[in-house]
Amino acid sequence: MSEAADRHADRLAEQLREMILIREFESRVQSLFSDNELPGFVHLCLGQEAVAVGACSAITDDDYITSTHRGHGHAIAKGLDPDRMMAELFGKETGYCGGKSGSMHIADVDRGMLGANGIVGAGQPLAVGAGLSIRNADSDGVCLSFFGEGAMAQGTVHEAMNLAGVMDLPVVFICEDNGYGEMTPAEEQHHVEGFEARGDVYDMPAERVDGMAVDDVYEAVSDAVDRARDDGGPSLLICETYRYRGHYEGDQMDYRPDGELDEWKERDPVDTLAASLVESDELDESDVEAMYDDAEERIDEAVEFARDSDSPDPASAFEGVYTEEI
Ligand SMILES: Cc1ncc(C[n+]2csc(CCOP(=O)(O)OP(=O)(O)O)c2C)c(N)n1
Repeated sequence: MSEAADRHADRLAEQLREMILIREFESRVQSLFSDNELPGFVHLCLGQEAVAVGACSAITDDDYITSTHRGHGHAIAKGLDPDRMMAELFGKETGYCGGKSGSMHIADVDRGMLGANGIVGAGQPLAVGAGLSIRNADSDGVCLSFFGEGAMAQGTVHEAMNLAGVMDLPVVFICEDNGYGEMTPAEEQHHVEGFEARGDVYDMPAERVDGMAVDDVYEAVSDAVDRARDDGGPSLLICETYRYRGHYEGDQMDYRPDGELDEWKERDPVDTLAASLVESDELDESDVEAMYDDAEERIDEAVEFARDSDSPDPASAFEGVYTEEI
């Protein structure tokens, strides 16, 4: 096998490992939540793992991302520590935000994870700010900005895409088109089909990508990132994907046509990649099983860490509300 083919196979195996870790994290969060161990709300990204992993493996630790209310996969793919993420979900002081944010606002600025966000469409103006800071620092960094197709109708997203275009900022807008905004199908929320035309409006390259195929996402994001690093400005990618669970845990999911979920599961991003790596002899079945075992063990550790951690001191509720320096 050529060196390039070797590197490609190694990358796919690593991406499989990361997707399996996200899947195990999310599956465990699902069961912990149903056992009433987690306060607040959780929105799971089961089914959407290939977008997070394909995109984040196309950037470096020094680059930025902004995320959404469905952000656990983005955070893990950006390299955040499952211990501190799980502790945040448990509301413990060892969590990324001291146990005060819960699932929807996990952030680790040092790692370039500028935050999950409970406000739909709030990440995109932040991404423009990150793009501007990259420009001002004269660096060749880039910011990936994830959002759902529901956010496409938010004014903030239009403004952010317009400004990123006007200023030629290094931002890659990544729309996770999972077909639903809460319980409403996308076609009932948006007058135009697909969102590629938005690229013309803001004069930026736009492309629809198979969001169930990690390699396709990786290639498309890599091209957009190269362009952004090369002063080529922002891009828009629409990744077609599907969420296996409801909008939030507890959603009855009775608005989806019979059979739709099963159809998407036939294209499951984790299973299809695992099967193709086994078929091409890059991996054995036992390698894939080991990845699942490792991920399960890693998540066991994260849950133990979270359970063993202390709750925050109530007095800390006022910390981080106002800045101390102006
Ligand atoms: C500004 C704002 N409006 C409404 C909501 C309520 N809300 C939370 S998630 C959601 C749907 C988001 O759909 P989409 O952007 O497609 O993301 P998905 O949930 O499919 O990942 C809505 C309307 C909100 N959080 N923020």
